[in-house]
Amino acid sequence: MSDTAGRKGISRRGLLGATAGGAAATALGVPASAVLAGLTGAAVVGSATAASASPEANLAPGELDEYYGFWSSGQTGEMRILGIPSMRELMRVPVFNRCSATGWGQTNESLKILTEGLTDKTRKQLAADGKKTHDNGDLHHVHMSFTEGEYDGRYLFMNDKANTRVARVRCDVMKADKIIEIPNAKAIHGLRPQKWPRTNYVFANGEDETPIVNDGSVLDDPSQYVNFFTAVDADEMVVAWQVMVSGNLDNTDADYDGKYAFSTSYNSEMGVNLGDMTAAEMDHVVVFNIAAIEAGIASGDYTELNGVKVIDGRKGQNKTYTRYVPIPNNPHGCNMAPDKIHLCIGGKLSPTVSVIDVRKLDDLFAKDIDPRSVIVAEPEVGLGPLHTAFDGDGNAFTTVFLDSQVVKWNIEKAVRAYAGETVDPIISKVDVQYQPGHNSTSMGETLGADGKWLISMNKFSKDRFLNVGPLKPENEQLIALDGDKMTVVHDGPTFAEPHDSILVHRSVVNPLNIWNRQDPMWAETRKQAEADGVDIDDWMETIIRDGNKVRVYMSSMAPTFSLESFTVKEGDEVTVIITNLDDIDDLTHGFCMGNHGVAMEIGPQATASVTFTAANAGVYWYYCQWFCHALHMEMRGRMFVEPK
Ligand code: K7E
Ligand code: CUA
Ligand code: CA
Repeated sequence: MSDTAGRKGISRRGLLGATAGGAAATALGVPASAVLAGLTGAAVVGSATAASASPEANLAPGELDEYYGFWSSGQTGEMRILGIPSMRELMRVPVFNRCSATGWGQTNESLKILTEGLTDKTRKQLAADGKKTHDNGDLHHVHMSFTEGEYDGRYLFMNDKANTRVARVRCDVMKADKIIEIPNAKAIHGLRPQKWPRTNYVFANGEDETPIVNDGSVLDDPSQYVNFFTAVDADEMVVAWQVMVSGNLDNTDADYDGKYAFSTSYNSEMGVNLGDMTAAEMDHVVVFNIAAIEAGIASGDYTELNGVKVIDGRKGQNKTYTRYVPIPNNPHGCNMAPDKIHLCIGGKLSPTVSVIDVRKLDDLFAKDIDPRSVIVAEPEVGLGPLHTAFDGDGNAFTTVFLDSQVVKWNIEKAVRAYAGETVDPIISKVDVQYQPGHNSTSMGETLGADGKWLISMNKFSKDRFLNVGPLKPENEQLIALDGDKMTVVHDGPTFAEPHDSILVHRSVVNPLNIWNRQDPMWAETRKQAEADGVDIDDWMETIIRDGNKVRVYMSSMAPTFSLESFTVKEGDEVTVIITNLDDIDDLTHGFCMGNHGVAMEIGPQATASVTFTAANAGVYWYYCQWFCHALHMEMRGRMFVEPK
């Protein structure tokens, strides 16, 4: 097999030249072929042509979209919601990042969510910098909870590669409710919910290798490094178990039978530099046998590491837990087809997609068959295949990074070709601008894949938009799927980084318009108010002094705060608690304390609170910073800080 891989493979030098190194490549930004492809695309697919090819892509003002798009934002650290097909950005949901508009990362309610799942080591790290939580994140993958292979509209789960976290967003209010740091693992990258029978687990890959016990006793000795695959209990949002693996872990997915999960590894070499990581012609996919792992945990065949039960699934260890399927070459994407049978692995350095028939995996574990025999197709799709999306008709859409294209191919034909038949699985190719990473199809990662729309998320926009300086937006493109044809119908510049997305039919998602007063988001705040004898569901004008801590309870109702002013002493720790008593759609208030770096959002019928120190005597104005009323400007009051 390595022979095949070598013949088909892109040389390491070629990849580097086209993406990372080389003066010529840097000057162009993208390879010449991509530039040419881009010009052709622009000439042929003008916006007028595109519009007539797929009229339903253009919505009239006021018309609602058919799909929600849930988007990651990469290094921005937030989740975004778009409408599809209009590609209108509907909302930004702060998750791992600090948000100026909503106070996420500053309000007591969000700080609780951001801090309660941290490890002691991280608390120490943060305290050393005078912080309670990280204010950055690198959010790559957003996926919705499943029931029996279909989205169930309950939760969205997402990873933070930067600080090794997993977050959950509630779909009823579109706010994060749980964020946990994953112990032992480093850099959570690939993340997928279990599809069947429901999302009991969220699977999360650790990408960076470190010593098993990372306490400084082992440093520059990669032979003692490992990686961890983590199953998070999706209901409780705690780590259920981990599997120690050989090689690093990149992307992951789960089957439609609830039996197996899969992870790609580009660094089977366990290298610590580029040369090492690209040295082997074959890396692998790790197959995790979920029932066997659960049985292993139940029977006590684990080591406890930082409070987590860890199974040893390294190569050459207990083969009931994991199997390693060799895949060329630094593979990346890991996508389970809605036919329930085929798992597609993007070859990246190999121009191939390796297709695993998951029905063969029982024999892989039970009969120790040749791991490569579970591969049933390996179509050559183009240079730099990364991720694959699906329609409901047995077709796959693979992004090819170096060729700047999306390639549509037929899975069954690819299987026949691999078996020796003379049949071409490639159906069509479309140029995208430029260098696609992920792509996604409408409902494409569920049994309800409908093959209507495809999004190509491109890493470079280069000449597609007005020049905004050296930092360019990225470009996500909407592609209409119409028979065999793929037509680019929309270019959408986006700020860092439209990494991945899912397209969910609107019938699945039904958020509230107004908060439920009993929402758990402010349960702690409610408890404190009860102790203070304050009813936070009612009009509040109470100030409680507790040593040098002062709690200021007020309500908002457009266009006033219940307190026109309040008085504290220099040096007091002030907590302002506000209930927004307005119960009208879209009537959000804010609270911003001037010159204190304090601002938060209070949605209709929500309670929110924020704590700060009044360090300087004087008069300070607070105001509502969410436009709420014709007299919004007048919605303000004063904090008097008395000298000590
Ligand atoms: Cu989803 Cu880049 Cu994080 Cu592929 S990974 S592009
Ligand atoms: Cu209340 Cu603006
Ligand atoms: Ca490798």
